[in-house]
Amino acid sequence: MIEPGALVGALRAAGVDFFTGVPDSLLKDFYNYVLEQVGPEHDLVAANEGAALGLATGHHLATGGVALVYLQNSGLGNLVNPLTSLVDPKVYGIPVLLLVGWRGEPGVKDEPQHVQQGAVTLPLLETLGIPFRHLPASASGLDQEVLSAVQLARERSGPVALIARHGTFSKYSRTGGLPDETAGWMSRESAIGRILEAVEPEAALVCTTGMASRELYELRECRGEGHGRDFLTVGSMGHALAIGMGLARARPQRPVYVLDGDGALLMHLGSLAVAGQRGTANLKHVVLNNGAHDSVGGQPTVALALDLPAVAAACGYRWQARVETEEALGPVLEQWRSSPGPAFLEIRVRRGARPNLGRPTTSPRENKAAFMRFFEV
Ligand SMILES: Cc1ncc(C[n+]2csc(CCOP(=O)(O)OP(=O)(O)O)c2C)c(N)n1
Repeated sequence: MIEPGALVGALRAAGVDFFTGVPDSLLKDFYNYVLEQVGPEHDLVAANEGAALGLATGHHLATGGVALVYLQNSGLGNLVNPLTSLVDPKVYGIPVLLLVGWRGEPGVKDEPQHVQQGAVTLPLLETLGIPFRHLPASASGLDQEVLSAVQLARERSGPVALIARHGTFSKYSRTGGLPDETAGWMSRESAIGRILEAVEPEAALVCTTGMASRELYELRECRGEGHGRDFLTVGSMGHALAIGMGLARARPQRPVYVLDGDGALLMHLGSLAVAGQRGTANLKHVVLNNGAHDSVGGQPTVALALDLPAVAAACGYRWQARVETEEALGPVLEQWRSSPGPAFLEIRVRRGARPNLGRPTTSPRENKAAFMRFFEV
């Protein structure tokens, strides 16, 4: 295993001193180290992976330096456009180092949403013409590997990828130096439970990527309701709202509730504008805002500093509110349900989840079939 600090040291020794990207569970310990030990002048969590490449490009244009872009391989899709049309040697030729967490590596058991992306990760890099190296299993040879990757990026004026397998990094726990301003709020799971109690029996739910969908799945089990009412956006982070909008427009009589995360909302914030302008009266949107990418390690987003209801109002949503306490939630959920949409609710929730939280035991294809049966009647 590699200590996160050893990789940061190797990167810095190779001249890399700007880190940006979107967090990933496999890179959690690396990123927790960066967060605490590198500091905000040299590190920025981007809205999405493509934006991270934009930041890395700006950094190079301003300083001549090579930045690190860290991502889960799921984020390669968000990267493809700026990889081919911005940083590629045939366009602007920007040297940049990618650190890619390889979920769904063939032969390693993983969730369904990672299987295909895992299988195509290396072929995709090959197709894109991006040289890649696997990070070594231990720190021996690491400095040389990183240095030669940075040199190659400079020589070819383009991206070079370092691939991190499951279990590459040793544990790094944050020392607790960062205050958790969310500690006093309700849990995400209780908020989802309250939403389930409030919505109509015929309502369809579209839930965002990460632990929210796992919590919703378990709540349905506890309530003995089956899973047909819920579409779990297990991959495709940031697109729950677009999926919900597609449903709501196709069936205007049917209430559709989108359960979003703040990281996911920010990833494709443009959908908020389209929902505000073109969303139908049956579209209800809630953001469970914990100011973090909680599902992959709790790395901060900028969302707690935003007035999200004001953003939704500016986009054209017809109703909007924010709730911070469980006591205030009941009447607000009632208004949200009964107000014509598009209607936007922000619920401030604390970080963290139950340690014994399970995962869906039915497959995405089974869930899709059950959902379509439920939605057609
Ligand atoms: C395109 C893409 N990038 C990164 C990930 C990894 N990922 C899964 S869940 C998650 C965090 C989601 O954060 P948020 O929407 O705020 O919800 P929370 O986990 O805080 O409930 C991330 C980054 C992903 N699945 N897809």
